[in-house]
Amino acid sequence: MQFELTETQAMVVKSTREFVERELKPVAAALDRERRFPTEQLKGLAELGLMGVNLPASLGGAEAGVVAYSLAMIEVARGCASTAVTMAVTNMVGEVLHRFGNEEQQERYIPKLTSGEYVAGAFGLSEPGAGSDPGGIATSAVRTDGGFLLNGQKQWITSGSQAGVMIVWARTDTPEERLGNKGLSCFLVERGTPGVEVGKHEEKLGLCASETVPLTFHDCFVPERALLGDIGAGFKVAMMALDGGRIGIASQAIGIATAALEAAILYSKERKQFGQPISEFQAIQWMIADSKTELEAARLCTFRAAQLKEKGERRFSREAAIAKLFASESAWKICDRALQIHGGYGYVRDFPVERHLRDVRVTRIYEGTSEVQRLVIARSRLE
Ligand code: COS
Repeated sequence: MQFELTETQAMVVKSTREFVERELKPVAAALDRERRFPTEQLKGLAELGLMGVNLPASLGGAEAGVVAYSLAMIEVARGCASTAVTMAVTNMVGEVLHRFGNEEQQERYIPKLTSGEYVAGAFGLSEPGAGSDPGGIATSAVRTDGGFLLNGQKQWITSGSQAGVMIVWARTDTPEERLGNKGLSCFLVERGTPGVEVGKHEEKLGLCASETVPLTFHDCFVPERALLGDIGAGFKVAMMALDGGRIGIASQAIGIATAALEAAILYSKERKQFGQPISEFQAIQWMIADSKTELEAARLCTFRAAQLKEKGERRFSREAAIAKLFASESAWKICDRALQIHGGYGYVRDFPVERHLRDVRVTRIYEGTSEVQRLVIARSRLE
């Protein structure tokens, strides 16, 4: 056990924080209001190595590890949660490619993701009828001359029309012989591939500067080399990717909550009522104390899961689920308390906490709802 940051981790925090203070925080509110995709800001992140924090330097990554990734994600989310989710998915796509892709696939795509040549990567798992139960996806991939034809619909795809490459899960079993979650495979679909139709951009409660779209595949042809991993192995690829992804979302939640708590502390010292700053009242102090305690506990759970992933000695599904559950549920409460401390001013756009509250809400939903995390944790104790 070790609680000090390594030199590399400290450097990642420092450089990310400087970038966030300079480039991200000042524009985050406007990006949100204008629902503007943060293209320039994402390029800046790529220049810092943040689009492949845990990927080898030979592929353009920062090779800084999973704890450093979590720390960087916290910093970015502290500045702009929309930029953070785009970064999270891109890192996840790069890591899936690195773990399951062959040499040609890795070299073809990963340097483009890490360098920023591709502004983002996308993860095409969820469908209108398959969210918590990805084993039930309906998109099909049927072998044809020289490749596969994809047909079906995807839902809630982050950066779905921006991404240079997207991992798409599809059924490779047949309607006559359904194999459940053993009938799924993964395919790499490049931006601009004919047969991919981008639907209406979702008008979300939060993360308004990130892109979320549905996609429809109409006889979309992908060549043989687009198959990622083995036929039928797609479900486990998704589960392993999501184990890592959940550490990213836990970190994102911590970053948003950190920003909300900082704003609440600042406001409580400035706002005077009954002749004194409201920070002098015990009611406010207790809210701050509870928030700080939960934030600290969330960081420890998340760094523990990140460290386990970094060591690579065993599965860390339970620890990642604990981190995501605790961090996202706590972050929601922390943002709510921060808004409460602001009173009426917390409910309007002149102050940042209403954005933090809107942004943080989805961390209890995506990459596995809190209910799914509880299921993963309970199963791991009961089996
Ligand atoms: N790592 C490696 N393998 C895993 C795994 C993991 N994290 N989780 C499950 N598996 C394996 C199991 O070991 C099992 O393998 P065998 O068939 O060889 O025994 C197989 O996958 C099926 O596992 P299981 O029976 O547990 O699958 P379920 O269909 O019951 O699903 C949950 C389990 C609910 C945990 C899973 O579907 C899940 O995480 N759902 C949420 C999906 C999600 O996060 N969606 C959001 C998408 S991104 S916005």
